[in-house]
Amino acid sequence: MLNKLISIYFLIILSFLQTNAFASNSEFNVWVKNFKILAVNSGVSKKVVDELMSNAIFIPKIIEYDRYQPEFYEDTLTYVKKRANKNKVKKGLGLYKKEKSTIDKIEKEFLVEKELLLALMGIETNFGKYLGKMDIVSSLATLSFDQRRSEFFTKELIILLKLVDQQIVDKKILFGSWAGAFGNFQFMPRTIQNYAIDYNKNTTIELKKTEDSFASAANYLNKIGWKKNTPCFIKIKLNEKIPSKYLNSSAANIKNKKKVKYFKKYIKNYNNLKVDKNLDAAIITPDIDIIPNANTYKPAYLVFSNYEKILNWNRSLRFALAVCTLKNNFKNEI
Ligand SMILES: [Ca+2]
Repeated sequence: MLNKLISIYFLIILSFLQTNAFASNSEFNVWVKNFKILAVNSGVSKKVVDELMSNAIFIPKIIEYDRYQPEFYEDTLTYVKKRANKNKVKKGLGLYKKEKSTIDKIEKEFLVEKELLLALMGIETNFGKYLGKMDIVSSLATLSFDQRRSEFFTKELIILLKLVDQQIVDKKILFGSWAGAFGNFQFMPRTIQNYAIDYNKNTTIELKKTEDSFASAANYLNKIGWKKNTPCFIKIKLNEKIPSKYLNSSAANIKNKKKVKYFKKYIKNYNNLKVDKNLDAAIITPDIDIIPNANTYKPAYLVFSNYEKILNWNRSLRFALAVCTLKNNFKNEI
């Protein structure tokens, strides 16, 4: 009897799941139909719209990834240590040795340190090892169909179709992350449109190859205002009498920037800081908002304009710290 009840129970659950999946699939198909009209009206050729969208599928897993909130966050020091470790440096040096002439040329041309380019590639994809295997047309379609950030992803998908239509990117290689990022440096379609370049001039932009991907990343950093040979961040020891308004813990907007010398009375190791004291800086304390019972005053960092450029790339205080730390680790080796 109990077994029978259990199997009936599972049958009910199963039919509910199937109905649900069916409902969202048919809704998705309606969405695709409407999206195709929108894409054609936005200037993408009907041929490309039909070709790419006829293979687009709804991927429920992507919605799960999008909603996933880890219950436990690593503290900043652990996060940075893991991503800027010796293995990363070793692997990056291997790539640099192989591609030295191309990377050196790009560094000179775009005025962006090779160490920074290597650090970004190392952290984004472990030097091309984790490029993602999702069909990004389906990734972007799923996230556009979903309500949470529909407008943003719809725009990204239309840009991607335009890039294919204009034969700037090759539709055969559009595999990337679940969120639609692509290539060695995980560019979203809008970033490709605005900053990617066909550096080796073979008519397509190949963001999984060294020449085009390094030049595109360097061009992006140069255009958003990265300043070569100026600092990104420096670790500090805070005096506890610092007013809390100076402690930034959100990457959305870095506030209360002052010259380094203004913060003198709040920094215990001020006299040992090897940095121009007239530079504009802000203070960040990245653990406060994400680690339960974190110390209010440490770890703390002075961050400069270059640091904010990395936030443009990816709006995370810890991501930018990891990138600049790995960059410094390369600096000691190259
Ligand atoms: Ca190319």
